[in-house]
Amino acid sequence: MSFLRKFAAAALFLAAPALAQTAAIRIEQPWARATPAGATAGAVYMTIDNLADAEDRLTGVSSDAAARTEIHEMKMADGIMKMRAVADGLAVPAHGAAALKPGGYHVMLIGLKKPLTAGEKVVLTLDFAKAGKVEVSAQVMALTSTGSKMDHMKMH
Ligand SMILES: [Cu+2]
Repeated sequence: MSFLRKFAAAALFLAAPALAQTAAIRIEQPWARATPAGATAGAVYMTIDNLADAEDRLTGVSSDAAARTEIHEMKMADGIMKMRAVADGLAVPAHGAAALKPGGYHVMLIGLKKPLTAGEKVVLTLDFAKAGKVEVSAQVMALTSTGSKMDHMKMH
C-alpha cells in the first residue's frame, strides 16, 4: 500500500506540466505587453519563485527578440515615474518570490527586431547566480493602456 502510494506520487510528479523551471526556480505567468507600431522597446513581466533554501539572484536576461535586454525598475522620483536598469540584479529570497509587474520591476527589450504582437510569444533566457540559465516563453497580451482607452472613448 505504502509502495503504491509512493508510486502514485512519483507518477503525478512526472506528469506535471513542463513549466519553465530548474530544481530551484519556477517562473509563473510570463507575459509581455503588445507594442504599438513603431515602438522600439517592450516590457516582459512574470513572477519568479525560488524554492531553494538560499537566496538567488537574477543577474541578466537575453533574448533574440531585441538588440539588448535589461532588468529595469520603475520608481517614483520627484513625482515622475522613472525607470532605470538595476545595477546588480534582482534578488529572489529563499522560499520566496520576486514579482515583475507593470509599475515595478520588468525585463526591458531594447531595440525590438519586430513589434510584440498579441497572441505571439517572446522567448527569454534568464540567468540566475545559482540556478543558472532558465528559458522562458512569455505570452504577448493585447495592449491595454489608459491612454488608448480614452482615445477610443473620444471616438464615440
Ligand atoms: Cu524599462
